[in-house]
Amino acid sequence: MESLLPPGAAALLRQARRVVVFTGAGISAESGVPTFRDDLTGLWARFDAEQLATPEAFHADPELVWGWYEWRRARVRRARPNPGHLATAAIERLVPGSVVVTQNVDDLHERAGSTAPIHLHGSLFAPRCVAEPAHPAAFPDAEAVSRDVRAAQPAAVADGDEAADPGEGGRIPPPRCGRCGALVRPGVVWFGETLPEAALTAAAEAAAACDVLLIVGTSGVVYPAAEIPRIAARAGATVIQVNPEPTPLDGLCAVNLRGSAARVLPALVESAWGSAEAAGAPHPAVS
Ligand code: BV8
Repeated sequence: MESLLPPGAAALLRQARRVVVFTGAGISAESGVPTFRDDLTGLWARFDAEQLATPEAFHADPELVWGWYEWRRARVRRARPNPGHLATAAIERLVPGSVVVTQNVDDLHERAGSTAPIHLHGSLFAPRCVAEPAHPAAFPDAEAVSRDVRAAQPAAVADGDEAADPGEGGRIPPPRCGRCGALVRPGVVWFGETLPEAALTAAAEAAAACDVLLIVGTSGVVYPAAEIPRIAARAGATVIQVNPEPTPLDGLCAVNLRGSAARVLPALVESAWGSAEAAGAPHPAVS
């Protein structure tokens, strides 16, 4: 795996005292979760994600948009964290005080063992009521919602197990809030909506205080999230990027590792700390 890495990349990480791992959809790609800019399929093929991920789209066609998010939620529930997520959790163990900042709305960092990733754009698993002030939606449990997902599928997949393949998905009427009767919406940040202030502030503070920031699997085009690596670079941190493709963030980086997260991140961790520690044993220097 060492051949994946230019000399010195692992040393930069090993010497780090505070690491921020900043992730985008690319880290979940090898778990089978489509990236944000992958072409949409099935019912949503005629849209791009940026059109559907808006309050206007939900207002215009709540069933189409809710169906898309429930299809994505079912895809994530069926997915498993990949070695990129696991290596990220290993870095948190090996460098105490490190922080994961994610643009993703899946829960794969948590399921890989990351303790408290900062979700800049919300979560597929935190639907909320559309009424203001926003409150968590009281509505049928996730299982009931998943039954809706299966019910919207052709019979062949409708009776799959809990993590049944959501197929091509379908239109699903959003539930109603059990507390106030308003529509339930996905608990994500749509285009044109402001990010949760506490999350953005915590992410910016972590970026300003770290000595290494790893950018993993993002196209780096959506703001204000894409500002996070810039904050770290301005504060003097070493920025390392993991992405098979070039991005607008390349110029910030001391090292651009052209490869996939599931291959490069484990190689980086193993080269920096050895396989035993990377696999989960505590680093001897870390009490
Ligand atoms: C805001 C949640 C203030 C939803 C997301 C006009 C009106 C209003 C705002 C704007 C406007 N024009 C511009 C803006 C600002 C706008 C913006 O930045 N637009 C962009 C498109 C220019 N931002 C906003 O609207 C933000 N809010 O500004 O509020 C405001 C308010 C009102 C008016 C003005 C301003 C809110 C943005 C949040 C949107 N929500 N997600 C959902 O998921 O459905 S964004 C979504 O796209 C993701 O969460 C992510 O953050 C973003 C980018 O996606 P990536 O994660 O980077 O994924 P992508 O597919 O793009 O790239 C994948 C990468 O992985 C690629 O580079 C690929 O090479 C790589 N890869 C692939 N495989 C692998 C890999 N890497 C490693 N390993 C692999 N195996």
